[in-house]
Amino acid sequence: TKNLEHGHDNALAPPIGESSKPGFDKVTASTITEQPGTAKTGGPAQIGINANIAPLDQFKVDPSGQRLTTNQGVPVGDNQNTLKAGLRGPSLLEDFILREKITHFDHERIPERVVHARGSAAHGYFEAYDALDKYTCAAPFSEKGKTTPVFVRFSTVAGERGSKDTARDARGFAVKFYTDEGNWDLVGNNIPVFFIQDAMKFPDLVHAVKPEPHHGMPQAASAHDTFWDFVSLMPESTHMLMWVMSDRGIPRSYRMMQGFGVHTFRLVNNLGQSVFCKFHWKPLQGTHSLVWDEAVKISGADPDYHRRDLWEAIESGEFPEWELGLQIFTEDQADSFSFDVLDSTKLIPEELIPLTPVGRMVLNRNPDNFFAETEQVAFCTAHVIPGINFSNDPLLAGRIHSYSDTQITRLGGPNFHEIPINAPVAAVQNNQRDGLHRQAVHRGRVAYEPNSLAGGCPFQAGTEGFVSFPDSNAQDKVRGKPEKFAEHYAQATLFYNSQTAVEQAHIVDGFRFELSKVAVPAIRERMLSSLVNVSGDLAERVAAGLGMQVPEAMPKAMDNPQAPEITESRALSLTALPGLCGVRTRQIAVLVEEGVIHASLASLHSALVHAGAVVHFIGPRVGNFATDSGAMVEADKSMENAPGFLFDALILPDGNPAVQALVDNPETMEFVKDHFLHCKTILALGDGHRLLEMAGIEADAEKDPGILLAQSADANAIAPRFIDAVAAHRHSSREAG
Ligand code: HDD
Repeated sequence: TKNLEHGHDNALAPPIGESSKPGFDKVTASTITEQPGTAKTGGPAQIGINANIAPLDQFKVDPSGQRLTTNQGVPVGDNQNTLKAGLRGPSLLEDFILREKITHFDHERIPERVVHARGSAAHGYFEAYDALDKYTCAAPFSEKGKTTPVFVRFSTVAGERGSKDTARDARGFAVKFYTDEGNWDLVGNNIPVFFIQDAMKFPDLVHAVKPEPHHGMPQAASAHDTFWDFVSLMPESTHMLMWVMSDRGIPRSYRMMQGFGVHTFRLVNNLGQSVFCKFHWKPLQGTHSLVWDEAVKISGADPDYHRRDLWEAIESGEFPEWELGLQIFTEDQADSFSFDVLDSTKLIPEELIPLTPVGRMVLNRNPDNFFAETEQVAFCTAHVIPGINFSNDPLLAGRIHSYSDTQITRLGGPNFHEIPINAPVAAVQNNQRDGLHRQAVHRGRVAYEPNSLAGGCPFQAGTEGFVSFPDSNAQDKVRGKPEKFAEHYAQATLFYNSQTAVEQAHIVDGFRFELSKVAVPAIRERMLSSLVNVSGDLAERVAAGLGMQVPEAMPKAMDNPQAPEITESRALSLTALPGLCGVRTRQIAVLVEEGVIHASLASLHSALVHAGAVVHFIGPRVGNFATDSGAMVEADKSMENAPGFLFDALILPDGNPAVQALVDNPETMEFVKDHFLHCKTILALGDGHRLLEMAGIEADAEKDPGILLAQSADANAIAPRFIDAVAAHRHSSREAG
């Protein structure tokens, strides 16, 4: 079973009664309420069992102890040799075993997603803090402590399926809730706004950012002419550009990103009353990012960096967790804002509408098969359930069409909802029939409604069915935009002004790098003229980085917009969410060589592992190294196969012969310098100080709390300080000078 495979007794089930929310009562059972004996579930949900496991289990294939067969179940005796007319004779057309094998192989690939092709996913559950029936009748929020299984896929947007994880890009954050009222997909991003206001522009945006069509370059990068040509002509994209050029565009981990539903949605309660709502996921691990030099280097050494991080965290039992918060607001409030809540290029500052925490999501199980689950999962914004409704956001409208449409090509027909990962836990009953790859075997002769021959079944659910909120909005048909959509800069300015100095510097660097890759000067200049409208400071610094003069501001679409409610919002800085997990899952590199002092490494190792960090001994090669005590230390990675920038922090060991050997190794200095350059914590023990000196790194605890020195004898005493320093993620004071 999966349990045994991964060595975790609790890998399958949500931990019963555990909650990060103080004062939250213990949950004693899954409250998933699907009917006993449905085709999909085979039975009622069991206590503590993720209700999506049993249905998927039906389809799992385990070859252990089994003989090899064809797809028809015919035993295969020889899987090595083609059937031939004589040993040196021609192969025979009759060889159905060869032909079946090759034919299947020839068709193994399906089209990749037109956007978000590169991604990784995991199973888990959502747990409601409280009943939310005042606002919504949506199943996951119906009871305090209710758990609903989820499958979550994270992705980059522009790159192809095999592209690097650490590209500068928005990240997809798509959550499929398998509720007892059907599937609900919240298909969001790690950024709360979008590039465009209207779905009509989506194909243009994607064509502009994807590799240029004549030569297919660049891969997984927006730093090229067509992207900047398009966005510089679309000032509505400026706010989103600020986010993507910021550190949000290069997250440290999928586990350390916020998620946003982006659009305004509607919640509807049992009385048919509705409020507006925006969805926010906040990671318990905190929001953390890479720095650009690090992201570029990682993309070479480990293109699977985020996939590996998510997989390893879950395998090790460090289940990533997010809190779901809602911004709930009324139409009257919406009307009073200086921006339009139907405009996806705008967010609602948390100062205006604070978040109401409503539950938590825990990802506690890796998929069994990447293709069957992660590749074949089909998210769709049209997948809503009673209690969740759409707003009139014109971007959302296009999405409601696009997702199910794209799956028909990608997954080969209209029955993709029957693929196990997509099938709801709730029973499916309707008169839709046939089509490519139909799995269900419908009984009886009735596939129409009304009918008398099947007793009128399946019958309409009436008031229990999904009701579209009767949004009264009769107006003349028109192709156009509401007035406030024409204001394009106020929130881009708000974002810039809400960042720390280091974050602002990174935004400048992001624009400078991207625009430096744009070959046509007029595009650079047009973009700069747009940035003038965001911030004079930003425009000047980017212009200086490109060796250009600041041009005239781009004329604005709206001359006298309503004044913004606020000019700074703390929540927009990544530093607003430092996280509650300390050094848990942080990757610590400890350099080793022959003759390292064993005792200090052993005590640091034990303190770090106790705190939940992952410690790697790294040598010039992998394998055993003898320590001063005669005990062996095993390097599980080498500086060649795991360069320094892959780690969160570094320990330089004590022991003269070891340090000398490390000095003599040509890769050591780069390993150390990258840690310093990327503002990470470095601890040097005893003789290890020499390595710091050789790298030109000064230890000054006042100026830089991320460089620690200690003698071997003090390893125990320094451990808590080191742990605190690593938990700080980065020591940006180093960068600031
Ligand atoms: Fe989209 C995939 C998120 C606008 C059309 N989108 C896709 C995925 C995510 C998002 C996370 C990957 C789902 C997965 O993991 O399988 N998309 C967004 C967000 C948007 C957005 C947050 C703006 C708020 N998307 C958007 C528009 C359209 C699409 C305006 C079209 C009108 N998106 C698609 C798509 C994709 C997709 C073509 C490609 C593969 C897929 O759907 O399943 O239909």
